[in-house]
Amino acid sequence: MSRILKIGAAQSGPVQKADSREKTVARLLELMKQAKGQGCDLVVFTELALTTFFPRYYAEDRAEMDPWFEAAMPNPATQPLFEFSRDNAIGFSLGYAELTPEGEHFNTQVLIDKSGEVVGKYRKVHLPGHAEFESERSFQHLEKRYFLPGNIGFPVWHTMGGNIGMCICNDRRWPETFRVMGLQGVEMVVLGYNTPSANSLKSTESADTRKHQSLLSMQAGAYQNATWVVGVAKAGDEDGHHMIGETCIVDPDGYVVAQAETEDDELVTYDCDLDATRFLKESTFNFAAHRRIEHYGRITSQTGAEPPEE
Ligand code: CDT
Repeated sequence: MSRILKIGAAQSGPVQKADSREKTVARLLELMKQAKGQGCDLVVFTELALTTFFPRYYAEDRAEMDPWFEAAMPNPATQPLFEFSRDNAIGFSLGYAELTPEGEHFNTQVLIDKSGEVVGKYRKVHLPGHAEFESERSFQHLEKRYFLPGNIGFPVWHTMGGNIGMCICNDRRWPETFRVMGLQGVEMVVLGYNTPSANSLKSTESADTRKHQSLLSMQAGAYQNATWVVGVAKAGDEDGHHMIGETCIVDPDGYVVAQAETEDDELVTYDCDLDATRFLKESTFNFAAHRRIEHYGRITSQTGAEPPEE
């Protein structure tokens, strides 16, 4: 048996501060057209795909950052993506900064089915960085200042013939992210990321180490939950700040089966067989048979590490 979902992992090259939504959406639309031409069922765009990675900029008044946010999705600027989806029967997933009618700010990703309808929304749970300006850093990462932690959990939707979940960037480093979706039978996790190639506090951490950590996290999440993982970068140099690429598609054995070669707009495709998740789900990672939840209490009752007394 096979259930093929052809994926287009649509890496973005850099988006500069001055780039308009319209210009950026035109680039995404071009990738979507390429994906349709290659027979893709679902195109995955990156985190905060519509703008530069603005959490690197500090504003005393948070409201000054509101122009980076979308008050509605779709909206006039993103409508062409939704129309192309509906007219060409191709799904997509898009990351953007969400401003709710109640005035709340989230780092959000939506999942759109082949009829151009939003079927799922996810709000980033693990917000990295800090809330105040920190002068000891070589650059700022102010996600904790501009976003609230997601309030939706990690849902999985049955859509486009499979069980699909989402997470965003830093979430991929946390095994809990994948496990919560694994427990819902997830067959594909799609995610976007903006990952600086340098650590703002530790100048000795190389870009290669950070690429390795990114891939390792996604490969582990895939294998340990017997799921496909699609990780999509916004890469390259934004305003002097470099971000890693390495957009990839990871199979349920944890192998990277397709990967970007550039740091520009680039489409990476693969025929993902959702039935390839079955063997591990029914054997090594048959959760019902093997998990021992009586020993996992600390996972949900404790946040920080509590080492034993010396
Ligand atoms: N966007 C985002 O979440 N970036 C973070 C940077 C932190 S570096 C450990 C990431 O996890 O890639």
